[in-house]
Amino acid sequence: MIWNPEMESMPRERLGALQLKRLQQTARRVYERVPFYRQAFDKHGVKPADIRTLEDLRRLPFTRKADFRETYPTGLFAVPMNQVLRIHASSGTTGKPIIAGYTRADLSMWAETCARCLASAGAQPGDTFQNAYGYGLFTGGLGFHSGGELLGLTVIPVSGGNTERQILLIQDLKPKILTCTPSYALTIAETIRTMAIEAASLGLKAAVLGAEPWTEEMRKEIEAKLCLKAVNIYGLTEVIGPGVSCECVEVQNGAHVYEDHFYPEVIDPNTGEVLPPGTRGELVFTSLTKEALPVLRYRTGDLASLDASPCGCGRTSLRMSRIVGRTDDMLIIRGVNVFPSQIETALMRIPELSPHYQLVVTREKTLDELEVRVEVSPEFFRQIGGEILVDETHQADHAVHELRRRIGERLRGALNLNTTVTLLSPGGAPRSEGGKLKRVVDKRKL
Ligand code: DLL
Repeated sequence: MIWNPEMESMPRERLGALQLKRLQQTARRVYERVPFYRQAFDKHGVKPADIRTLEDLRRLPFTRKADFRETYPTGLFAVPMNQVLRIHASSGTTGKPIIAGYTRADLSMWAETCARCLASAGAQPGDTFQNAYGYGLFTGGLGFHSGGELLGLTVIPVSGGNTERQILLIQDLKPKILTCTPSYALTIAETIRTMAIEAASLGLKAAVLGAEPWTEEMRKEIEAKLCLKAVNIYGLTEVIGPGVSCECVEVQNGAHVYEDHFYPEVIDPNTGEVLPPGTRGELVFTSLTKEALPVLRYRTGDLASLDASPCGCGRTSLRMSRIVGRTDDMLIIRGVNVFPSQIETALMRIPELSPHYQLVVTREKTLDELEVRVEVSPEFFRQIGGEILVDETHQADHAVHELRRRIGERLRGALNLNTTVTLLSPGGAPRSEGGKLKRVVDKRKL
């Protein structure tokens, strides 16, 4: 179902005209109300009135995460605090969090984009919806909550964690839609299995998964284990939260950007040059309708590409590829650029493995070492007699030895890099407790 066909399926020419009008308003708004932007415009010698076409956006300076830090907590807000109805904050891994504010109009726009996401996963008014994104400062819980209510769903605001209770609620209230991080969807799938529950008996129809990187292989795994369709949703606190873009369940190939509210660009992270559709680079967003926290050309640090080809679902927007890495957490190991998603893809093509893994990077002397710690599947674990010894000399069992060799070879093929493979017994790798999962431990930085 398309929640807002007028906006989501608008002919591109009309969309461009709407975007231009909204961009001009936003530029005026930030110039008049936010000293940071006025200074940035002045420094670049541009005035809001210079924006006559969408291309003119390129004359404006970028906004970065550091600008949020320097204007912490609310220096980028464009309204007085008495118009801010809600605050959210990013899970900020370093230093101070990023604070986002929302006016009444912002909250209603956000509910609209989250309703679009849920509808594009197949939710229909009257369906029940289990929202297992964290409630609180994190945008996932409350963002989807409002979207679900707007769409006319029965919302179960269970938040993240307490997996057995999640499953009990799924069994008893029969939600059709589940939202959570992809790693938590796997935790739920696994717990269902240990509780000896048939996934098909749960009656889930679709899951809207995001907030952290995942792969096509992981999608297949989640879909098979939970008997549902999974779509990828993208968003970030600085821009709004979830609901910047979402895949459609019909095609499941790229997330439709809600371009009437968020104008996307992909740039070369080194030169800042705007790249054409199909080319991978850093995603940049400009908000077109936000009041409290408008952002101009915000550099997300997320690497992806845009797809301008028409989609079978009828939406006319650009589609975003999956996030393949970040400008700032791409691992460079012995000079080789490594994206965790490449490793995940390689691991998940090996049937003896489970989708639970962790990457540990060390530098004992001068050379970087990448250890890939991955769990074997419960089936394989049973086959080898229920014991894996991690010590190299003990992994003498032929099947174990052969598997490690095969994984090492696959990884070498995918990454052009030698890795140390450690097999873990089921349950040995960290799990999501309801939120984002940290898969990479880079000890070099410590
Ligand atoms: O994670 C908002 C969100 C909530 C998105 C629920 C989707 C679902 P932040 O905590 O500010 O906001 O983190 C934003 O998470 O810049 C990406 O690096 C990453 N991210 C978000 N969605 C995806 C995704 C929320 N689908 C940061 N795939 C972003 C990969 C994602 N990475």
